[in-house]
Amino acid sequence: MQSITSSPIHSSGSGRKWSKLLTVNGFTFAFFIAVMCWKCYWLNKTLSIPNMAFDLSDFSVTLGALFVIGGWTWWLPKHWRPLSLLILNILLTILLFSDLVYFRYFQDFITVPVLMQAFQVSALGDSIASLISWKDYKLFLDWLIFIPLAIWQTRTLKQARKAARASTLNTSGPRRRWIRLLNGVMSLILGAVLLFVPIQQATTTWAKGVFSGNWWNASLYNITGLYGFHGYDIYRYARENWFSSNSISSEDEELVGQWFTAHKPMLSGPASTFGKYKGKNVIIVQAEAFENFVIGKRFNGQELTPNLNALLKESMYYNRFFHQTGQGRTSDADFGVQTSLHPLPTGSVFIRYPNHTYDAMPSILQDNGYTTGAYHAYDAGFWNRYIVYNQLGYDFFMSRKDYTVDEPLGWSVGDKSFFRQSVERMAKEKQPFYSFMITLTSHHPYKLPASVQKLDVAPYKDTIFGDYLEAVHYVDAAMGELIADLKKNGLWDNSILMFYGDHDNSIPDREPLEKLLGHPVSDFQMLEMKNQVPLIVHLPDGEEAGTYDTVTGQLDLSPTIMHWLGITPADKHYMGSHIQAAGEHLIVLRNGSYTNGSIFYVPSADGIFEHGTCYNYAAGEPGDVAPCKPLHDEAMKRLTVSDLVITQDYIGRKKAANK
Ligand code: GP9
Ligand code: MN
Repeated sequence: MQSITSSPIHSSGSGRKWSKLLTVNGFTFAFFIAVMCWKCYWLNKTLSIPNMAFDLSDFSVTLGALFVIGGWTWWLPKHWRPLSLLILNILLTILLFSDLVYFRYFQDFITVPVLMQAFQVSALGDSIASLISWKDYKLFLDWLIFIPLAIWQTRTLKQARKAARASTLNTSGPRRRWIRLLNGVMSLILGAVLLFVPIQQATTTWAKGVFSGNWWNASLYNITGLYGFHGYDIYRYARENWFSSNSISSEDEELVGQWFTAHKPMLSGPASTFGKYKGKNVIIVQAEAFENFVIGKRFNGQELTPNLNALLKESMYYNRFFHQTGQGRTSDADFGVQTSLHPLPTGSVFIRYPNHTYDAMPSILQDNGYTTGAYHAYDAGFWNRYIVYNQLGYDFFMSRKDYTVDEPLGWSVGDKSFFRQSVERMAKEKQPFYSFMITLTSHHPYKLPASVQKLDVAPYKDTIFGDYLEAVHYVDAAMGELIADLKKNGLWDNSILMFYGDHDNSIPDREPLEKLLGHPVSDFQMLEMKNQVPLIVHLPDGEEAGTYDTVTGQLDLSPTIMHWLGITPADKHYMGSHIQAAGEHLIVLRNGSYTNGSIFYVPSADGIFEHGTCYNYAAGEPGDVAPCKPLHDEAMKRLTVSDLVITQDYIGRKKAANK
């Protein structure tokens, strides 16, 4: 690095030595890097996110990002550098502090969509004071040195520059400019290496696919560091909002328009039930990893789901109901149900397109006089929920921080307490209301404390299958308490209640299933089981009770509810059907599988139709692919149409054009 010996500084003795040291090239830069790196380390320690300690690769990416952010200052004239680095320090510290405060409230980092939804930050409102700790002063401590130092350096260097210019001996200008240029380039290269090598290493090993299928910004932060994360977030936003093809072609627009027009008849159920439950509350329970095979079953003589079984007697039970989720798991189920659109092939719509417009159930019900609330006792930032829920039209979102953890279980408060506290809130709300509840206790890996385990699951005790049965049994008990609580609060007879599972349980073992079911399980039956979750619908008057074997799916719930409430679904962009619609029900899954109840098609990895597998329900095994062909184009068209609606903000554009 270049020293300033060629630039005379007017001071004397030991003062001159200090001046030289404090104005030597690279001193302020090194100081900047050191203090900012320490701040990132301190932030990480303060957030103490489980399994995210500040290790060597975090140090590397942090250092790398700072070299990149600060590297260009080398290209400035020397006397401008201290102030530039000071300004960078101030901006980066403010960003870091804002992230800290924001994380304490939302358990998430600030992103571009957050900034676009200014309400989100203002939601912190009165809470801000309580979110700041006196210990946070440490983030600003370095300013006591940095600010006066930068001012002094600037003044001193300016004087030195003046003197050097006056001196006839000064011939080193061009050389200094070259060195400056080189230092800048080297900082950027070194920064890029320190930043990208650990990211590359992580994303090709233990964190594979984290950028495409990510579920929480914290998991990205874990790999990129704080400033790397913000850089990526800006890139991600720009790519998806500014640089992706920003206009839908007229052919695509026509395709989408025609598809929805043709699909309209499927949105209605029997005319006699249109508006039959107008003004009733709607309560939906989306149960974590709740598969269909447990309903009505016994194991070692014990009923696995006694409460749901009792509920079935006065409810509609769809025993061929499919989850239609992709990589976005819980958030995909949520999205499919609220908007009646397919989730995306990669990632979660909640993360990728949180600000696009959808014909979402909460907002439609809100427009029809409903109080709309989302209930989920986990971190509000997970799956970007707090952003999306506002966009979807919820009046409020009760997240982890709004619940008292009086029954700690698994990831959060147990479902029993979660339901109890949620109903307490519902009972206070203006009716009619729409309440969407997401349970959590039966989350993978399903292990509950011994005190909560009530079943004899031998010989599967302490296996994931045995633990799953226990978890499901617990959720069933919680459902029993929920129903009792709704009755106690006078809400039961006034509400439509829906219960469904969000997705499969990710347990591939066949042997315990065979033992439970008492018969061998074929590949096809296994496939079906992994794609099916139960749907139970209790209507306020207990009408329509019975078991239905029509194939249905999560996308069908919005049109079904609208019909019953007397809200015409015809102008909505729904891809699902009313569960009692008269026409043929075609259920398309996100991976390109589809079924009409007679055939079930599974695509091959190469996407060539003929290479896929066509199962025949009657035969119970795969046969010739030809019987699956007639529905193939329609199934693919649905996924294409849905993707266009989401990525091209088709509904938002239409609404804007009609204004
Ligand atoms: C947590 C929950 C996680 O909020 O949604 O469920 P997952 O998406 O992992 O199934
Ligand atoms: Mn889930």
